[in-house]
Amino acid sequence: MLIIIKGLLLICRLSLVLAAVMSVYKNAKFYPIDIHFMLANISSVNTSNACVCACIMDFMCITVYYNGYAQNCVLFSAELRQGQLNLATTDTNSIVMSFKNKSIQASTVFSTMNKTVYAIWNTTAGSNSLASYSGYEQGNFYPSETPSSVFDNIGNSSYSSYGVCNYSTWDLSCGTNTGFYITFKNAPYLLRAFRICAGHYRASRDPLTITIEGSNLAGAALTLGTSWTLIYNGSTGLTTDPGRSMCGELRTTGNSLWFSSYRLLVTAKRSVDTCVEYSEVNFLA
Ligand SMILES: [Ca+2]
Repeated sequence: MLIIIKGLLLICRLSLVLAAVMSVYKNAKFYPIDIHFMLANISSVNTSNACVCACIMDFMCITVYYNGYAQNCVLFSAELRQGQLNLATTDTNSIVMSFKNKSIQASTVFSTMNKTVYAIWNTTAGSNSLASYSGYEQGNFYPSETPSSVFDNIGNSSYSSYGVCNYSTWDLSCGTNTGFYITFKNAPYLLRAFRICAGHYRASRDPLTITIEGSNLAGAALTLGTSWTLIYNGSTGLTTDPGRSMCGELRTTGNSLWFSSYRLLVTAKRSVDTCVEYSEVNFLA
């Protein structure tokens, strides 16, 4: 069932003018394929309209599940196709609502201007950072595909890192345990979500899982594993190949801590290749 929700916007008292189409499924429950899609679980919500309003007010929310008996409202960043919609035959006051064209009004506030992106390899979450340099051998990144390429807003520029391999070694492990760290301008930021875009060369190089850590220390301290706090360990959003230089699904972190520096490490890639490659990383506050 589709309805136009212009009227609901008056209830929400939003200043922006927005016409959005929403699917409504009564007697239904929603289970996302990944728990990271859950944005909030709000109690004491009196009506389904109030639940929808909470979703409208959250720029990342696409789908809501409302239980009228429990007065419980759950917000998700997932579309319906990114989960299971099940009948709630014994709970007739359950409802799932999902926006069809609610654009994600996220702003990439993490500015990288005049900041160095430090390439690292042979590094795992919690361990010390090992510096990576330009070249074609073990521990290098491809000279024309530097870590700063993931913050230049250019889909055809990538960061390609060999990790334990080199330009002629092909293996599933090539490029894993590599990544970067960076201190952002005007920090600290609360990293609520991120989006990673595939590289321009081969899907086999796509990173599939990563860790993200945060730190409020500076300088040489950022090379120490003890300086970092793990805030995300999971999918990059590229599980389904989006195509070359295309961006994967938005991923939420569930993180509530503010940091000035962030460290991203690739823990697995899609298939056998010489390196891991990705073209953009969008950190969203
Ligand atoms: Ca790029």
